[in-house]
Amino acid sequence: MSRIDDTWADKPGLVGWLSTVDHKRIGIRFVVTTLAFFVFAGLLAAVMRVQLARPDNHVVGPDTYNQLFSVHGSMMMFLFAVPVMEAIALYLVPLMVGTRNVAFPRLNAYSYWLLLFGGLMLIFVFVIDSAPDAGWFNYVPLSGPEFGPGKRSDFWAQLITFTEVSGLIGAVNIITTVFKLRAPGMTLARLPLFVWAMLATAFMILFAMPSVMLASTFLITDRLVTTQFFNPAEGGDVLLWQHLFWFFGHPEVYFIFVPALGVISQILPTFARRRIVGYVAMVVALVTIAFLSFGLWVHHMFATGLPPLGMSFFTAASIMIALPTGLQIFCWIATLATGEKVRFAAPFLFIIGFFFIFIIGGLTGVMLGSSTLDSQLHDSYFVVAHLHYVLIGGAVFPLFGGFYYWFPKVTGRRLSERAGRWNFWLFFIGFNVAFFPMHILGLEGMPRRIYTYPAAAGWSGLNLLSTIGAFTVALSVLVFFVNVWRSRRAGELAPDNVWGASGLEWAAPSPPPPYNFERIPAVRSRDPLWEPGFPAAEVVGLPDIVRSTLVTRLHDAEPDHIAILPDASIWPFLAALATTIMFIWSVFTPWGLTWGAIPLTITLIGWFWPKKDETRRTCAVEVKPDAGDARVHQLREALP
Ligand code: HAS
Ligand code: CU
Repeated sequence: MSRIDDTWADKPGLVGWLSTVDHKRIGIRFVVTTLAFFVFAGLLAAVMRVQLARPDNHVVGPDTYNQLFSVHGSMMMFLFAVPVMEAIALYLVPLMVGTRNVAFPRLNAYSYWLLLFGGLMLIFVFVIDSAPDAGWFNYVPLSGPEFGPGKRSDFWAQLITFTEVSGLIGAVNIITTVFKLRAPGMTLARLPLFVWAMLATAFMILFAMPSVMLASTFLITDRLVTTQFFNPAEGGDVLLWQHLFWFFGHPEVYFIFVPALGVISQILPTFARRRIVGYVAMVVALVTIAFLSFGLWVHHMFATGLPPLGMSFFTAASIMIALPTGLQIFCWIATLATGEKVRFAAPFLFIIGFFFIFIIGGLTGVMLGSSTLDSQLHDSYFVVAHLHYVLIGGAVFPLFGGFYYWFPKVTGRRLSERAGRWNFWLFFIGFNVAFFPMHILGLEGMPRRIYTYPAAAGWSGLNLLSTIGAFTVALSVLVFFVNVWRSRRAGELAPDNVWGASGLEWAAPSPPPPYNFERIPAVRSRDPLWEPGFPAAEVVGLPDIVRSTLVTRLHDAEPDHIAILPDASIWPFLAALATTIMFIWSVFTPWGLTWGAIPLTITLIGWFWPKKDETRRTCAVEVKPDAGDARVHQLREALP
């Protein structure tokens, strides 16, 4: 084993598994865990569809049904959709920008464990029949002390704390990695579009998530220590909840969607075999969507009796956001139209699926953005149709496309194309059969969140159709997992750059070694692997007895200094355990916070305890001026 392999290797066995800080091992775990939550939440949806398949059905009762849709929605949004996007970014971004790990590797591990424990808590409370039952947005007063007895809403509030702490850490990690750890020459104007999308998303997360954490903390204190934030009788305000929630909730739907835009912008040029059309316009559109997404939240509150003039501004903003979204779509169409003839391999099929489904969902969004029309459609199945068209079309289809696209990088083997086509067509057809009828049901007046309906309502046929579609989607997801399971071992071996793509992640071996790049390549353009004679230069002289990587300057990515990244450690895992104890304890008594802080403090002391050997210190960055510029500038030709 060479020295660099030795330095970056994890310990064997369980301890090594629990203590790894490799962004790729953690990224894979993140993806697998969030997909497990996706499957669990999907099974709950299947039960709901069985219940709704016939009128006056009694497969489950109203109380169970409330828990089903609340856990389904909360899990899909907080434990699957947002973290899965961060997860693929935590895997891919360091490879795409040409560095060896994320900026804060131990925090990355901590954030993974927190998400896992938060998710397990939700599953546990569901199994013991104490799950949240006031919907994924958990409106007060339904979730408040008066109408929400038991601990159900407290578990919801604490789930938010778990997932938001985890999400915020992911965002900080992505921003710092992108700003400081890029390969030399990768100026901001040469960032891959997926990285731009993740940067925009990370900033949205940073500004939006504190709002819902505040809301859920107010809620838990209202319930636990009788504060009165949401109680109008004592000067509180119920609408405050909706404002705080949707100030987060609307950007949230875009931090599921914007990463997906990034995924498409990586896959599509690869298949069209040309540079993306309108790179600058794409970046401007991504940043515009991120900004505008903070000015739309009231379109979720059009039925609350706010002043009409105020609402009209939110109608205007909602319609305005169609423009940057449309801009992206037109740039992709232009890329396809001027590129080479496209091969319809599995990743590309899912992108085509995105186009069809998302545009329908986007247009119903514009319809709902009209406050007058929305006063009729609010809380009906029309909204359910809209949200699934945009979420599944706009995020899950690109995500599956991304799985087919990057799987060979992660495993060194390709997913089966034949199974991929089955996966796609079952999903595409099943999805439309399941969700298109919901538009009509909504227009016919079927409200959302009802556990059953009378035969006389005339909604039976379309509901049965929808259930059939839902099971087709489930079958398609099963095909996907079988494909992954089989291809992981027996799939066709893939070369490093299996699709002939242009991004740096394809310059690393498949699967990449723990340090990603033995020599970090220098970048000269937006599509480095399509440059003739790539790489023109490589970084040499990074010390290999410590986990080192190159730090570059924010704007122009000129080499700045060498950072020493921390080694593997069990402490992030232990700290996450202690945090979990503290969070769950404080559901039952406010003293849980006080006493729970003690074990947490102990684990944090362990985490930051300095090692004897100073060169292996676990600080994030260490400046070594003499090892900086001179050595990293050596060109490849000058090497022995
Ligand atoms: Fe939405 C509710 C409006 C995009 C997700 N949305 C939801 C909910 C979710 C969600 C989860 O204004 C339900 C939350 C809940 O549980 O209650 N949404 C919009 C608008 C857009 C939009 C205007 N939504 C998304 C995306 C999501 C998402 C993306 C996740 C990935 N949404 C609403 C409104 C509600 C809502 C109301 C509340 C309803 C209620 O009563 O509760 C836009 O970003 C869509 C832009 C995209 C397009 C398609 C491509 C653009 C082209 C350019 C040309 C088109 C133009 C428009 C110029 C428009 C091709 C012409 C207009 C025509 C009508 C022809
Ligand atoms: Cu919205």
